[in-house]
Order: sequence, then C-alpha cells, then structure tokens
Amino acid sequence: MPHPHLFITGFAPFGGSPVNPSAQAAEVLARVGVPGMDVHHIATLPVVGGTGSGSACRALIASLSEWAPFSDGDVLVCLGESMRADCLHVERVAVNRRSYRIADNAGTVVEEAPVVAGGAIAHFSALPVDDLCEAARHAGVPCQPSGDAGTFLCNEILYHALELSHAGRAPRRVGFIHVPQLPEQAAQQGRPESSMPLDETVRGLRAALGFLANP
Ligand code: PCA
Repeated sequence: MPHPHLFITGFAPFGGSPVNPSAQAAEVLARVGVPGMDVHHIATLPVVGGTGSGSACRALIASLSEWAPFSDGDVLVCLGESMRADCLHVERVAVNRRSYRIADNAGTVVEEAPVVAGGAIAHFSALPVDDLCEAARHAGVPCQPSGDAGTFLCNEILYHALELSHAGRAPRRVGFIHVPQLPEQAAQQGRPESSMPLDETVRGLRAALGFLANP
C-alpha cells in the first residue's frame, strides 16, 4: 500500500525577522521524511491575509489543487512561527476573527473583521491534538495543545484550510502547529527562553506527525 501524503506548509518571514523557522522546519521535514508518510513541502505561504491575489489563502488553494483529489489517509499540516511559544503548540481551533497586532507583509492592518463573512464562529482542528502532543513529548520534545492560534495569519490559514477540507478541496485531516522562534531570533528580542533550536523542532514534529501514520 502506498503511504498517505503529508502536505506541509510553512510561512515566509514577517515582522522584521529575516527567517521563519516554520518554513525551515517544513523544508527539513520533507527532506528527512516522516515514518509511514509521503511528505511534501507544498508551499511557503506569504504572510498576506485576505483572499485576494498574493494572499496566503490563494497560495494554499493553488498548491493543493495540484494534488487533488485526496485519499482518506492524506493530511495537511500548516506550520507557523509563534513569538510566545516556548514549546511546540498543536492548535485545537481556528476562530472566524482577524485582528492584526502588526501589519501583514502587504502592509495591511486589520482591526476587526471575520475571516469569512457569515462563516462559522470557529472550526476545530481535524487532527488528534492530544495524541500528537504526547507523541512529541514521548520523543523528548516539549509540546502542548493550544486553544488560541491568535488572530493573525496562522489562525486565518487554519480557518481557510478547514473550510477547504469541508468542501473536499483539502485532505480530510487538517491541522496547524505553531513552532517557537529560533534561539537567535528570540535572543534578538530579549526573550531567549521562548525558543527552540531547529533540530529539536524538527524532531518533535517528526514524532508528532509520525503518529498520524500509525494511530
Ligand atoms: N506566524 C504568524 C503568521 C505567520 C507566522 O509564521 C502567526 O502566528 O499568525
């Protein structure tokens, strides 16, 4: 039997930082693989909100469309950087709310708006969040469930990804994991404690996502 596909996205750098560990982790994961899964780093998404041309949403739709139709075992996991996280955060929920603390990479600040006008208040992740966390911790990498993906691009892309999934335009199993900043990024911002080296991030993601092949 062929392995299920694991589609991974990261995000481009934002907020004045030259790097984004989510894109780096996605790239390394595709190279080293995840046991039992056929891993594809399908996009480094622009940190641009909304649904217009150049947005993260459009980029996600375009990269997924190359792989449709999806099989039952296929998985989409979007990764993003969290400034606050000091361990991996597997997100439980995406809320229908955009409220940007900083401008996105198109220079747009959204004060208060829905992700999808008239859409559901929130969507739950379609991944077994607690099992993923346990698998990462079992591999020695700190990881916890999170009920708050923020109100910026990461929350927004999870909301869109789940809507696409419900419409059959993304795999049935969709989720989001926030990764901490790299030690050098966090040190520059005077918060060296909220960070994780890339190899530890990758090791934790590899263990967590490996759970999806052998639940
Ligand atoms: N993190 C941001 C957007 C892009 C990223 O990597 C967030 O947490 O919303």
